[in-house]
Amino acid sequence: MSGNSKAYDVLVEQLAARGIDVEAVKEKLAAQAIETPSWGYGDSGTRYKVFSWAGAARNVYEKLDDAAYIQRLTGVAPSMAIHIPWDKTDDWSALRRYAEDRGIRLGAVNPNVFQDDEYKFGSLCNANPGVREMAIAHMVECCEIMAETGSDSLSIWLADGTNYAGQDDMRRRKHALQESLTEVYRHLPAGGRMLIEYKFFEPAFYHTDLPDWGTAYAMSLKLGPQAQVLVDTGHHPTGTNIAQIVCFLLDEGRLGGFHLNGRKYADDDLIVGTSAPFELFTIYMELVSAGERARDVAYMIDQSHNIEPKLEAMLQSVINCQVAYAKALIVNYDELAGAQLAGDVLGAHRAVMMAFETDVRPLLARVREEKGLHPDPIAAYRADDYASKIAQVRGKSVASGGYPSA
Ligand code: PSV
Ligand code: MN
Repeated sequence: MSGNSKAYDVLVEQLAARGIDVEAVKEKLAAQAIETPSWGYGDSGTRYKVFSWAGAARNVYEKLDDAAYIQRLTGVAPSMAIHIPWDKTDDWSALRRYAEDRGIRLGAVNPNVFQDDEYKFGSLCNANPGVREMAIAHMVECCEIMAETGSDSLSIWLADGTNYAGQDDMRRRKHALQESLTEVYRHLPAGGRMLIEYKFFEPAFYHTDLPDWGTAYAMSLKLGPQAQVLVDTGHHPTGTNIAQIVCFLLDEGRLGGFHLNGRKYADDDLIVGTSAPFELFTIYMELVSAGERARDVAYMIDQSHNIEPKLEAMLQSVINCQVAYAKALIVNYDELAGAQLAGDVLGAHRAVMMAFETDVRPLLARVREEKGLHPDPIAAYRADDYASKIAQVRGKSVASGGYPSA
């Protein structure tokens, strides 16, 4: 197993000539960490159809097996996010040990306040105080799970909103949201943080109670320093400059983390970096240029694969994040700043494009080899029998449809 060392040598020479410290870049790449989601390993689909995949994980233990496999192949996926109650177990310390025995850990805890009948008109913003209390109690339980699993993040997304003008009082809902989040915030374990995720549509379409980064940011300021904003790359209207949002939140110390996925039209949950690799690169540029301010940002994938093989899709997602990060690391930020200050519009743009257009694969292959990994995780996966083995052992779940046909 050896990467293409000629290509690597040529690249190192080019980068050195551009004033890039290649060893420092390699160190950063080796330390990259991307969390994978438990829900990316089980069967999932669209509202039209769930195509069951032979080998899809059937429970949280199998999801951990798969997440550990992705970590074994990539070396940069050391944790798995969990969604409660989907991943609920009666013995959290056993689950934690199971993960640790496989070289990974349990990551962000995601409460689910959208699938019970009671949440038809919302959770934390519901007009009914009993439902609000139910949602708060669930989130408090998730704070306890954080303490038991050693997780430091409570990752909150609400499906709250309305479908029609006048359906509910948006001001009352805003107050309920703040009061409910304040209550949950009080229960965060020591050192824990609350990540507030926004989304401008779906399942509600007239308004959502946390539609955008500004609303999530305002809430985080009201709550306190342990509350931060989570940017899901699929949750913006077309054309939004996500890099600018990232820049602002980082500068204000309120960027908690990401849900990474690819978006072309809506919340598509496709493989990150497929439809908009340049956007992903510009996001990483903001993170790299922010330096220490980006130290605690959590990088989590939030995808559910419908027609593509799940493990290969997850691998590709991790690799795409590595590529984007590597390209952002080889921008010559001094040259860029010089061009910006000189008002050299296209010189500045070319400094950015120079990095984006560089093929960083030989660099990543070398970083992997130096970690004792295969230089090409996809090739390693395709040559391996892990997927066929789990297909045999786990089989296919009973296919489920989308919404019932007429
Ligand atoms: C909502 O669309 C979301 O992005 C939230 O993060 C949920 O927890 C996740 O998707 C569920 O797949
Ligand atoms: Mn998300």
